[in-house]
Amino acid sequence: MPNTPVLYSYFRSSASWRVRIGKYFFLFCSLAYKKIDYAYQSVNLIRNGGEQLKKEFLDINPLGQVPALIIDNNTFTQSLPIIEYLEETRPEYPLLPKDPVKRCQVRQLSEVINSGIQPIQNLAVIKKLAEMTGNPDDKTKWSHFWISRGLEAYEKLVQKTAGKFSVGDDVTLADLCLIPQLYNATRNGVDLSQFPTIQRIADECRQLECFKMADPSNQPDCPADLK
Ligand SMILES: N[C@@H](CCC(=O)N[C@@H](CS)C(=O)NCC(=O)O)C(=O)O
Repeated sequence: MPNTPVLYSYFRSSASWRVRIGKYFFLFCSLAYKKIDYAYQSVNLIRNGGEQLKKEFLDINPLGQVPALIIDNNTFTQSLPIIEYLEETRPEYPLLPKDPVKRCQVRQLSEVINSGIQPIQNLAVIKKLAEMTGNPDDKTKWSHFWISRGLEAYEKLVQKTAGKFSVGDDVTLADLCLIPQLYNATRNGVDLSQFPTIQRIADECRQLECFKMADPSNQPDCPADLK
């Protein structure tokens, strides 16, 4: 019997959320015959200065970020490589298209978020920014700017690739990156009505069970008032 994978996560961490959708997507599609289940290990990014910065977690990820996934006797960090590992070892319901052009489009859109938005508005970055400027209000202004700029690019690119989802009619890695980023966009006051294609894709995704299950409100560490 293989060990149960352990996902180190925080309920509203967008990068952990991508992996949760990945996991649920496989589980959802595989139904009874492919049982990927995991233990959820909460890493509270806020409490006591952040559990991600405690030695116990830094031994798992020296960069002090979630997610980390212990699976098949390995410890992996970085959400996109984790999802690619799941894809390669559990390939039945792919999140990357076979066609090289579509595959590149999926990776391109994923990177708009993974490199072009998420790291710039990550917790450690905005904390440092506010520390340097001495103004806590800068955190929201900064995040609002970078998220808006990135989503503008995503909207333009996705208009050329979208079917029902970001690339064609199947859920891909790009959708896994998009949905968590939209949550952060809303938290930072970005008006999503300026992105009609993104909104239409998000509506499609949110109807799927895997996206519902991965939502922050459905995580064990989500505070009762945010459920
Ligand atoms: N590139 C990493 C990003 C991970 C990341 O930034 N995680 C955030 C939560 S979404 C985090 O743990 N932040 C903690 C901090 O900034 O102190 C990935 O995709 O896994």
